[in-house]
Amino acid sequence: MQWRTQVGIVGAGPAGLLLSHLLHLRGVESIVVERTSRAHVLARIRAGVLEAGTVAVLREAGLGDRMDREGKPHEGVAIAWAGRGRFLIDTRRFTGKEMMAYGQTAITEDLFAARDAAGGHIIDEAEGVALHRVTGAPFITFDKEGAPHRIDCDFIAGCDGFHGVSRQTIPAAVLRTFEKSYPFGWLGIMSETPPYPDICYVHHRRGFALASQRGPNLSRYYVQCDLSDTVDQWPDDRFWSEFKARCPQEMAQSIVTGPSIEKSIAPLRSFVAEPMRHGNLFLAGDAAHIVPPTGAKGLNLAVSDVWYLARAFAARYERGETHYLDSYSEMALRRVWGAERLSWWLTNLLHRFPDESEFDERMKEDQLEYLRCSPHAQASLAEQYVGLPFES
Ligand code: RFL
Ligand code: PHB
Repeated sequence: MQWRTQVGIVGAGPAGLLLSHLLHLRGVESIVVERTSRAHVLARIRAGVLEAGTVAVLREAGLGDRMDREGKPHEGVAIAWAGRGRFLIDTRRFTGKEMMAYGQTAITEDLFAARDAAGGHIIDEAEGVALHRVTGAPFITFDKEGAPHRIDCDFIAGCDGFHGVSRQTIPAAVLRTFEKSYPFGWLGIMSETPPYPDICYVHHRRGFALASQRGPNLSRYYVQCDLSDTVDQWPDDRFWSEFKARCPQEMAQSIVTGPSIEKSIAPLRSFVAEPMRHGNLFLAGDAAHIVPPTGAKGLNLAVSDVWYLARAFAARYERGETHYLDSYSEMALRRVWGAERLSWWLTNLLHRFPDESEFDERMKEDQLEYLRCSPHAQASLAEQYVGLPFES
């Protein structure tokens, strides 16, 4: 089967689905091609914290109703360490902006519903997706149920995540990549228990821990684990006792434990590919960059990328202007590097590294103490955590 559209979108994660929806609102046609099944995409549990700018984009795009009903607005996040009481980075006080705890899984459901309601074209279970002629008149090919398919388009948006094909289509001589892996992972669990009231990042000599939330009776918790660990090595009892051992005492006492309903391990990585454009191929979201989750930036960057991209395609189709398409990579990368730095810094500050000395640990504790006492340091972190504004 063969189709023609304006923008061919590879990947139905949050980046691809939101781009398709934003383009639809601006009268630009797109088709989304996804490698896995819709059910698989909807079963993934990932991000939970939305920047103020992400919340605004979702509301403006008509995707705010359920988020405003079920999400939990946040004035800030808490940090605790070495058994000390926690302190709050008060983003509302320092920036006047509010964040939202609302899961990526729910956002993805909302996006699929919005695309379905508007008659959006999303093809899932597409095998062997390949991009062709990206510096000329591009097209995408794939097999579905054994039959070959082809989509001709003006532009391709590569929204297919870190392991996708889009970035690999760019010749090695053009693409520059920057990468850092960390010597640990995050073990995450979901439990149907009332969450700890704050999103709380914990530094401890035993390793990092994080308390987060998805709803009034749905909690998300993480502990730093070894890269070689498997979920089988972490039965619920071990998880809870390790989690509590890393928390300040009063926090540990108020954590409500219960059976996990999901458990997974994710490696931590920093990665950037430059440029984010090659001819008529534009990369967005995890296809172009990865941050370790410590700064809660990955999904938020995917949203800012596709917001820039939707504006650029709309200017091109509405007025024939290519200024935003031409500046897309440079503009998006400015936000990307800012988020990379914050995520790298928080990852270094809050985790325990295998080769760390007592001096390194004292440096961390002193930085945390400075952060606790200095409104200037808190203002700087609050400004970055709540998210830098989008460029006009
Ligand atoms: P995704 O979500 O990976 O979606 C890409 C889609 O492309 C499909 N695909 C292909 N399709 C067609 N052809 C191919 N060859 C394909 N190859 C792949 C995939 O099946 C998939 O459906 O990328 P996208 O859309 O760029 O979205 C990025 C976010 O998912 C990611 O950055 C966040 O989840 C990161 N993240 C967090 N971000 C935040 O902003 N706040 C957080 O609190 C936060 N917490 C997290 C996180 C990520 C985590 N993990 C598991 C990595 C917590 C964790 C634990
Ligand atoms: C989450 O709720 O899953 C979450 C929260 C904060 C982070 C990362 C993940 O930094």
